[in-house]
Amino acid sequence: MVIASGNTGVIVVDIQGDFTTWKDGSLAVDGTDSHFVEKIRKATETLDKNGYLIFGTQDWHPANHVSFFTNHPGKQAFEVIKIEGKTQVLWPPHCIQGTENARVLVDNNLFMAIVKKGKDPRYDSYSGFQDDGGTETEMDSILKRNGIEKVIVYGLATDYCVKATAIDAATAGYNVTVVEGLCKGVAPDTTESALKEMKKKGITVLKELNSKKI
Ligand code: VGL
Ligand code: ZN
Repeated sequence: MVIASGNTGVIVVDIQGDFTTWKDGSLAVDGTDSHFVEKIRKATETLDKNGYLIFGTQDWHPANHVSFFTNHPGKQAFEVIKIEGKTQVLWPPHCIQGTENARVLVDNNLFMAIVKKGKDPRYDSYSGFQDDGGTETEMDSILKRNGIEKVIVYGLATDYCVKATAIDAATAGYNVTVVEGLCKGVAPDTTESALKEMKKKGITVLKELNSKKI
């Protein structure tokens, strides 16, 4: 690892059973078998050992959450609807508070803090910083409290929560690096455009962590 770890934090996004094929998750992202999760675990442990502070996000929905297709009679999973002018993808129920597959699959002791998001049944929250209703999480204040100025972001899914979290971090003034090889996307086209959009916002996208550029 080449950069000084001092003011650099890590945000591990939504590594939870429901997003993995390994745990037969309800919203399993392609390529998220046990080997992928092991790669995430190892990378996070290595960063921790090298002095980086580790932060995480955890999708944490009530059963009546607006993003679940089952809460919209007649609708199907992955349909896209408008709610009060906002685009909402309707997902299979996932990451329901207190269920087995809502657990974070990386050793919880590694984290300085895990920020839960998507708790308000009325709003989705892809970003670890704020929900679609504009309510902020504690992420920014926790990063600031720890003197973090740069963040390394990876996890699930590239085209939704990684993208939203990385972009909000950049908007909030952090220097952001996304590690593509430690992410998987829901769909190839949205993943491609997410990577483009992030680069356009000045976010560095690295293929893997062992690059000298970090
Ligand atoms: C996510 C869809 C719904 C994600 C969360 O973690 O990317 N995607 N909720
Ligand atoms: Zn969700």
